[in-house]
Amino acid sequence: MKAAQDCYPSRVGKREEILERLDPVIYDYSEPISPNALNQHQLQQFEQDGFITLPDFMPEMVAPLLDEISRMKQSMAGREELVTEPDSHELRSMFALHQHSDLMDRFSRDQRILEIVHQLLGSEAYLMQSRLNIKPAFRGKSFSWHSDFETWHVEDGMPRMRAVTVWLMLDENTEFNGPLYVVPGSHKKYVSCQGTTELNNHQKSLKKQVAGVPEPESIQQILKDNGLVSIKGKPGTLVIHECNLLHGSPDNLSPWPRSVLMMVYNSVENRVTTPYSGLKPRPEYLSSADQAPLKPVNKD
Ligand SMILES: O=C(O)CCC(=O)C(=O)O
Repeated sequence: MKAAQDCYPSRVGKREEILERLDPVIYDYSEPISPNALNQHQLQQFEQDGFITLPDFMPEMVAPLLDEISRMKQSMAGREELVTEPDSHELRSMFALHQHSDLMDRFSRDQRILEIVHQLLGSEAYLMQSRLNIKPAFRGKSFSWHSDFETWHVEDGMPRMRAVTVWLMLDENTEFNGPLYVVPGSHKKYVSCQGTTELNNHQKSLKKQVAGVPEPESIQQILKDNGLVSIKGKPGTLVIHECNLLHGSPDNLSPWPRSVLMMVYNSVENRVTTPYSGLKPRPEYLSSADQAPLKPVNKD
């Protein structure tokens, strides 16, 4: 099947270009009656910066999730959803956690999170991906600069920018242990990268991304206008970042691990179709075949 018209071409062999975003950032500005919904000030901040940090959002979830992760490292050992660091056998990432754990499934559907997701996307959402990034002490390697949307568009077939990543800090994220760097406002530009996509690119890119990484000149250009922020916080801090935000993170040289639990929500009005690369879709653990709207679960 041929992909729909490509509004955000990338890796089509041409020189790199910085294009304008064509889609809204927030699809619904109304404030639902809920203590968790973002207020107008927070919505404006998200619109402007492309991310928002909510300290102390779910501190009570941290210990149970860490216990569950220890258990899952055993129960999922040897599976392809587990990715090691590029130069060691240390675990770098684990995917599809919600398919292997009731607690992770419930976390992904927590009403407190889904209310915000629905608000931002202006629709119901499905869980496209769940992921733990571990950044082990001393050995956790960097993540290259990228926009998630660029990859999801080219390699998974996400048509438009209508998705968010919601992530929970499970360790303190400090200046020393490889925090996420983001470029505020960068979600309003789209870097159409040069080059092409290799078959089974994910097998390399999950360890070290190369295709879809903007050239230093483009990063500098976007950075010049917007500056750079590192996202720090205590365990239990929730961060929401827009799918096209330019981000990356450095090696963890410190003795402290930095694990973050990430859930990717895509609007049910923006379901992935055929990869725009023209290659076969990536495995289901990277872009879920289950695209049914998520049913919220209450905290208690
Ligand atoms: O965990 C990190 O430091 C980077 C994560 C990231 O960029 C991603 O998962 O897309």
